Amino acid sequence: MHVERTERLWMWAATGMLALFTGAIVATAVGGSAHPPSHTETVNPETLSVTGEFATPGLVSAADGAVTVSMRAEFYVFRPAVVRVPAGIPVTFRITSPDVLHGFQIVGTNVNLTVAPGYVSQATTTFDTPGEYLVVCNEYCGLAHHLMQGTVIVEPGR
Ligand SMILES: [Cu+2]
Repeated sequence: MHVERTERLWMWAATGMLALFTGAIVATAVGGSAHPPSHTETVNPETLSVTGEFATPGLVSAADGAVTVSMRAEFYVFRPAVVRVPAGIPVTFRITSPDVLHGFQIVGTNVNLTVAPGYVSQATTTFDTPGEYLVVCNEYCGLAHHLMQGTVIVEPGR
């Protein structure tokens, strides 16, 4: 089959662009340590504000020094709204919602979770740089969605 030179050139150009874009996606995912969620845990959204881990959200330090933060994302706040964590230690965020779909993104880190009612979303990160990190909801959840934000304060290591 005869393919014209110009057409062949464009086919190679299109193939090259596909390879380039695929490479960019892979490089960004690997470079940013992005990975699909691999944690599936369910919780009853009707009772989580009353009983269990999420009824008293906040920071829990284990004996081995590991830090876990339980949180709720609900119409239009994160509970707790301000979280203080130590720098240089792995911090696990566990978050769920009693109402609708929310987001939980710690700006400037690779923590970016979808928070769905009935499920516990979890991510672990280590903050190397002390300071204040903005937390935003990045899933449209209602009229005051744009006001839904929190703060993670990273304190210098112990
Ligand atoms: Cu929202």
